[in-house]
Amino acid sequence: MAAAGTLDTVKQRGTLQCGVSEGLFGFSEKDAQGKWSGFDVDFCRAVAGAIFDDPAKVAFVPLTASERFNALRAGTVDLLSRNSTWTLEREAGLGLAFAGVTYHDGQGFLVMRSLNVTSALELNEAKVCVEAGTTTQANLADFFRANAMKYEERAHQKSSDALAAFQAGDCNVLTRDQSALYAERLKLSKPGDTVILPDVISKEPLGPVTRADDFPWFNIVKWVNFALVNGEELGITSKNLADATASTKPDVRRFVGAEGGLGKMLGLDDGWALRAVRASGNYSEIYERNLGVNSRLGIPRGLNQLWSMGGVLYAPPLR
Ligand SMILES: N[C@@H](CCC(=O)N[C@@H](CS)C(=O)NCC(=O)O)C(=O)O
Repeated sequence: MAAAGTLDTVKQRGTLQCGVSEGLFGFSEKDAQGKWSGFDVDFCRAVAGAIFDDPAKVAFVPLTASERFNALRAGTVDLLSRNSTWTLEREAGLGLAFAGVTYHDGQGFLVMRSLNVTSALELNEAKVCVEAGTTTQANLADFFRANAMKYEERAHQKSSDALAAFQAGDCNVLTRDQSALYAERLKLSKPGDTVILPDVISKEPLGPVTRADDFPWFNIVKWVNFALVNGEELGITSKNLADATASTKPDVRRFVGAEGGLGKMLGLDDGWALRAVRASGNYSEIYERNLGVNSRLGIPRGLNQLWSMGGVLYAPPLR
């Protein structure tokens, strides 16, 4: 395990090392010019923005599901922002800490339309492709056991291999987090030949992860997450930062660092939250750009709407 002092290490290095998925539309993808984009990528940039005021100071480290927690534990990355589900085992067993939830997800099934099923309860004897080292694999086992059904598992180390196996007919069901099903379906040559079943069989609270032995660093990551949500709540966007800076509202003044001295308590300076939003936008901007109904993925906000708008996003106050 790396010793405490991740913030100093990051500052000295001059870049944040951020672990992301290898290529998941909407969450983390690298284009032909080598530029990364996505919901998880934007979170890394927001943290880099809070620290350096430069969202470019991030090195993205693509990691498979099986590699990700070891890479974080070994100090290869400072932060993991990789559609990872918050579980007891990952905290108490692996010595990690989830800095809140950035996306409330749940596990689902993509099936070949020709299978002619409308419910996951009709999947007895199915051949299921899944990525190894995930909660997805564990939930799959639970679901079939709980419903006294049988399945043949086709486990793959890489998500691209699991998708290729599904495409090739090696399995007739692909199981993943719902968000990943939306993303992966776009890669199929004939998406219309498949359907996402309505069943959601688990809770997958996805969030950024740090090592548990560095509480000050954990706090920075956690409060950047909360700042992005509070930014949305306060109407502070990447487009109106000048107005926010001039605002007389007490909570906006604390957000922009005009009062309260909150940044210093985190070991940063008081413009940290403003800079996080400048880097990536507030939560809503990040969501809509990468995942929202007008993006390629087209996922309605649903549970990931603010608590005041019918969702479950609820960030503690910046004070
Ligand atoms: N949220 C689950 C699943 C995360 C996961 O890695 N899912 C796979 C698909 S089931 C994925 O997104 N892979 C993308 C990649 O490997 O780049 C977990 O934390 O275990």
